[in-house]
Amino acid sequence: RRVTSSDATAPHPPVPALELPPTADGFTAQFLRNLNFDGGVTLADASTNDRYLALARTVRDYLMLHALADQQRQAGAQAKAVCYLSAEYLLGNQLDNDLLAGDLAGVAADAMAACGIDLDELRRHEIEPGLGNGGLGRLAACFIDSLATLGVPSIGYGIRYEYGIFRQTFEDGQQVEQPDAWLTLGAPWEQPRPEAAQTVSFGGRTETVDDAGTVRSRWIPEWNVSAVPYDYLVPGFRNGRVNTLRLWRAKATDAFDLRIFNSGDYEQAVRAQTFAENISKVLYPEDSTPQGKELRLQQQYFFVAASIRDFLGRLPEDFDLARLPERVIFQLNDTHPVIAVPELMRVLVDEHGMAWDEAWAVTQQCFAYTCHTLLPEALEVWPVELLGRLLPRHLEIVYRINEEFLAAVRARFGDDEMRIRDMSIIAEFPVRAVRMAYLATVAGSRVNGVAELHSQLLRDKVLPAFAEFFPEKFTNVTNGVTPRRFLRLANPGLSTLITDAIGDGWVTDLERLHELEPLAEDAAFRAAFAAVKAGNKRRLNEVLQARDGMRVGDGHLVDVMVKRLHEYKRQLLKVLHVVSEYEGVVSGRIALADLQPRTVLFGAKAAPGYAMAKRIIHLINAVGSVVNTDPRLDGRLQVLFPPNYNVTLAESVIPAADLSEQISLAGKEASGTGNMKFALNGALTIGTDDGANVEIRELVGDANFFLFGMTEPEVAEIAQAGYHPAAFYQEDAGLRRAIDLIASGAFSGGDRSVFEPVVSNLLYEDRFMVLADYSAYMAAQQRVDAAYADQDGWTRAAILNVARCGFFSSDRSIRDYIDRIWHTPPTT
Ligand code: 4GP
Repeated sequence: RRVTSSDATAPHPPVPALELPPTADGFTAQFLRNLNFDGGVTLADASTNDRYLALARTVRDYLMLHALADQQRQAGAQAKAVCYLSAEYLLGNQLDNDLLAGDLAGVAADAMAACGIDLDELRRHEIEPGLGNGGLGRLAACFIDSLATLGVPSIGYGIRYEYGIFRQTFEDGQQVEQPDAWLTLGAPWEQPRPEAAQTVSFGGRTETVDDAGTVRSRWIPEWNVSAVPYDYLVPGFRNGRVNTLRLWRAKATDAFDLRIFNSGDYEQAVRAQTFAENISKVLYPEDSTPQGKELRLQQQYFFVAASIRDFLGRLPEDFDLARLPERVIFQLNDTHPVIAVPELMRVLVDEHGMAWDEAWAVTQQCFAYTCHTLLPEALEVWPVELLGRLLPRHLEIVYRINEEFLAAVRARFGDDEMRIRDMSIIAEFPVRAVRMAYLATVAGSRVNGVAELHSQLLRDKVLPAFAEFFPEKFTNVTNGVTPRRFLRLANPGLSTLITDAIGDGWVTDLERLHELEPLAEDAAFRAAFAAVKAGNKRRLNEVLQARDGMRVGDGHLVDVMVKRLHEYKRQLLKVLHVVSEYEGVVSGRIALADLQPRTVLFGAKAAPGYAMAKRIIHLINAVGSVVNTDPRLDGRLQVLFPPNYNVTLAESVIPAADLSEQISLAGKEASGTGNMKFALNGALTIGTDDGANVEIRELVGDANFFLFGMTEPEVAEIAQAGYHPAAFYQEDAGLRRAIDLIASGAFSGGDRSVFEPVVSNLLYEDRFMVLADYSAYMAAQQRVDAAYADQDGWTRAAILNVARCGFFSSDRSIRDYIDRIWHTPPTT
């Protein structure tokens, strides 16, 4: 292919065309160029890292040609763009994804072979950018993939953390966090754009000025940092489209440094630099429990202020900002970027002189807000004291937004002070603070939850007064996952089987998986499907063996629970199941021969400050070390907990799973996306009626899903009546035996104190009602065992899961966002 970069209006002759033939020879030549000129080594002397960097550069070069051509096509198109604002992107490895999207896998493999290089070794060398904690960050990564594949003009904006989510190791079964220095060996996928840096200000005060008769407020900030963009190419799947993910890095501004340098205080100058650069130093390792730290607010403002400026800078100089909603929608990925709302107001009013009311009308059309939680403690609030100190002008703006909003509430409902207090963007207790979810709801054109049940609970329980006031704002977009990474790349065996059966259209039109349904009745297809699963288990074993010296047992049911460690997700319920089975065998109540051989595989990181989550990790490891080595179990029950679960490991684990554990307390998991990945890869779900499990079960059918546990209204009912976990302990002998075994010190070398906090929490608090759902869960696991005994029936159900889960493509989610929220037609 040829791409010419010429500028019709330029006086100089067209610039010569660039050429990168998509052939093995072309690829090899570019690879060697990168190795020699960029890396400064010859092939003979190149280290694995040199080769990896040159390969990544080469792939990027090819994609860059698409990107340049794409930019030329889009130039002047004036299409409305989606700016996805997200503090997290959990991208996973780039190499295979980009080879696939660019249709370069074949030439790259040939080129590497021609150079005598083992491509798999380079694959293994890649370090994934872990710039996110869990679901919300991974969703953002799926969404930018789908936006590019659907050809939606869009930019993802975020933070280029120098340290991503920590690397987890275990010492004596306990989590130890190591820094994730993912950038140290080079970052070949990114391109710094220092000339596009933005200045972001903080602190200081405001003053009022008389501007030709109008009194205006003006911000006099105290300090600045420079936001330097690093661009990642986001290729669509074989459609020539390449979008941008722009991640910001904080740098000290020269002016700031110079002033202090000139004053002769070198040490202070360096400290100032460190202070500024700290902003993008580290991802906050938290999930569902925000920390309320000043640095976190700095991060949030830093990236949204830079992003808004960056986007506005792309508009023509004479653009009428009153028409901004025709050109952009800023999608707020949870509350982290919500400070963008007062920032846009400030820019429009203070910097562009727009009247307040007009600016507010524009702002309201330019934002939409996605909520990802149901836990009240996860809704961010920023103390007024902190916000006022860091962003004094923004606080004034928030106050005015709130004042006008509450006036509108009063106009509708009268002086109902309870209601006013309930709906105020400013909370008064325990300290005066800005409720960011309320601000987002008032400011956004739409508010969406991430699964049907979640969106309903958001309306009914989290934001009911707002749903009554702005019913038109509330909508649902059920999450999805990218079929490129999580099926096509992660599960090559199944992908080939599907493609052989129905063609390859499913990769971009996942509903076509429906065409597999009749094949569930085809014995040869079932056999092939089962063979793929067995192959995936072998592949997983190779990975686990090399990584952690672990392996899944032969002929075992592979039972997987991978997700962040949080009490609401109920890893403890899974542990109680394992302990009960173990206790059953050692006490002789269960004959060993009757035990379905199983490997229970956990993967989970706990937020470093979340003590109970860390104890649960310790308990899982402790149970594993006893169960795995007790000869009475004869290896029929195994617990594996490979450390440092991440996207890369997920890609090996998910395709090998038989059973997917989605066992959160009903009404607590917003959606889940792991649940979708497992079902699409032919695992059967054991799950509660929570989050997107509800929709999965509706689609795959009750017969192909192991439902158990209380429903959300039942949970609400017992919570209302007063929940007494100890009563369940008293009534259920099996439960009692399991808890007593843990309490006895059987998994802690006889030391009863180690897991005492876990046990007493279960018995006396059990906020997420593990004990109330225990017996239903055990019964459901028995149904699992019975179903697994009929291998052919299991495979049939697994095929139906795959065939019926096409709905869970993130392409469909993005289409829903377009229809319900963004109204941005794809450009072709
Ligand atoms: C997660 C939710 O816990 C999960 O249910 C959902 O699938 C995911 O967002 C994507 O919508 N939330 C977070 C978070 O990751 O940090 O709050």
